[in-house]
Amino acid sequence: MTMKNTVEAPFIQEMMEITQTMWRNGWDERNGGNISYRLDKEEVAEYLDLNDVKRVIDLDFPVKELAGEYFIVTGSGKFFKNIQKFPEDTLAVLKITEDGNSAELLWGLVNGDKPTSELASHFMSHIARLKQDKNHRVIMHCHTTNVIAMTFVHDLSPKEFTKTLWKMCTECVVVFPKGVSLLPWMVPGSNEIGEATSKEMQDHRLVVWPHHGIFGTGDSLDDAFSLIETAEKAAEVYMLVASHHSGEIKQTITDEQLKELADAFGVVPNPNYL
Ligand code: 2HA
Ligand code: ZN
Repeated sequence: MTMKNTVEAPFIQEMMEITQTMWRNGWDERNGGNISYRLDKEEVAEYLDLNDVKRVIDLDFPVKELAGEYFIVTGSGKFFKNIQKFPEDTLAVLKITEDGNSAELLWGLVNGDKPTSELASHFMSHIARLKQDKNHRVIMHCHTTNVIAMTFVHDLSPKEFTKTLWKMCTECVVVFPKGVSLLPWMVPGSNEIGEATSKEMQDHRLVVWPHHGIFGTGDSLDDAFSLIETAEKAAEVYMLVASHHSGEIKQTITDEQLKELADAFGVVPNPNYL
């Protein structure tokens, strides 16, 4: 069997397209943002020789739960703006080794760079989400402008933050009925922030890092993207409202109306929040 042209693999093409869209949305300035996307062995095998390991990358946090899993991830220090042009330099296809201590590089990062600096947050969050949903595939991090802005002027309790987002656009409670969680401000790129993020991922598909950005999850790139897009839209409306000269909200979606929405669309809002 002849191997298909690797860069034409749907999972690589999807990564090229979504990172370009995210950059155009202003969510990924410079090297901001990172994505990891869990792949099926069979789809990887159509495009790559699974035994042709280019490099072994040691992980300083073991991920035994992900042994044998395949991922495509963005590279550390890479600009989302450039991924579409230089996929082999900016992306990586990885296989987690059986002991969970390292990742085998099967494709990409041809200039010797490392996978995303937030790999700990990504892999620990995959473990948490897979316990909730066996179809889970994507962890996406980016620097959504209005969500970041909101973390300067809004109460940071997950309940209050979620309720404001739910009330800014009618369909938010339907799109993320579990609401969002927030961490305290922490240094990014560390195992500590990875652990804290993955803990919140047990109950949420959106986690905000104050003054930094957001993590979203899903069973596809589109799913994670659209979740972030919806939260960011609500935050944008909030920031428009908050900066309005009269400074005061004259009416809003009420708690009662949120319940009506949830009933009408058959979702259960997080009982800790509503
Ligand atoms: O530089 O977004 O959180 C990539 C990041 C780190
Ligand atoms: Zn970031």
